[in-house]
Amino acid sequence: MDFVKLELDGSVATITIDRPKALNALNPQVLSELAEAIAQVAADPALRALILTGAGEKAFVAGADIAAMAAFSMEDAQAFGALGHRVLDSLEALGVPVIAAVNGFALGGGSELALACDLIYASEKAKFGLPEVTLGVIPGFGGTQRLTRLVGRARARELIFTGELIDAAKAKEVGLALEVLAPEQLLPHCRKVAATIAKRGPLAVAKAKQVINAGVELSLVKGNELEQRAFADLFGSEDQKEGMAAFLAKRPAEFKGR
Ligand code: DAK
Repeated sequence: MDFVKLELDGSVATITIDRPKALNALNPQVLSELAEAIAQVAADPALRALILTGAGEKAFVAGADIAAMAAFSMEDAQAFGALGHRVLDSLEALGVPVIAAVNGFALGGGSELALACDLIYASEKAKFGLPEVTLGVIPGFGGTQRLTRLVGRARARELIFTGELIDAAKAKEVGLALEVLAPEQLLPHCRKVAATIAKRGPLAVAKAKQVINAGVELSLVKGNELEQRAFADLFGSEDQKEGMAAFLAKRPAEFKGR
């Protein structure tokens, strides 16, 4: 892969979008390589968390590639949108939590990529925004939907209608970023969170992710039904027996993901 790097450290994988000359902008090749990297990590049964970040000092991802999109026909735009949605959906559907380490500009498709992750941590240097209207288009990789669900309609409208960028502190204030870290602390912090998650029951974490994501689309009653089913299902797992036996024996649990 030319523009996407995949590293595995124990049970935690890191995917780096590595096209710093274009501030890691997403063109069809980058998106296809990202799809390939996600498929590789999805096939690894030992994986417990995935970190997603951008190469270089300046950007997480500065958006969809404007040079590539400039001459798009409507059909091209449709195909590009479908590819982007497929890749972002696959992050959301991944059976382990995905952590966005937003190290710089996360604009347009870059913010949308972060929004498809489960947890967003930002460097003090990060800037978020959905500036598509400045280019005469709208967010095309789920931004109108995921941002609205995360920060509410009013803030989503403000960001999307104005196209203005916000800094990391504001991103935390509006509930987009969970924490703001010194640049050199960003990846260590994300690795620490990933390592904590990696110690927990993997089937339980996967179910929690699934139920949270599915439940957001349902009524409270239906969401609670989903939770009840998932909770009961976990009692058919070895991990539940191990987790509770370990607690009672006052020893750390050794989960197998079974
Ligand atoms: N695409 C392509 N190249 C980009 C880029 C981008 N999004 N962002 C930066 N670059 C390139 C620059 O052109 C420049 O290339 P060279 O001139 O060196 O060849 C290089 O990266 C360095 O950028 P700058 O020289 O501009 O660096 P500065 O520090 O001066 O400025 C900046 C940094 C992030 C403020 C600036 O680069 C910038 O404003 N970039 C564009 C940000 C942006 O508007 N992003 C949103 C893109 S729109 C859809 C699907 C998806 C989308 C929409 C519709 N459909 C399916 C319909 C999504 C749209 C977007 O994401």
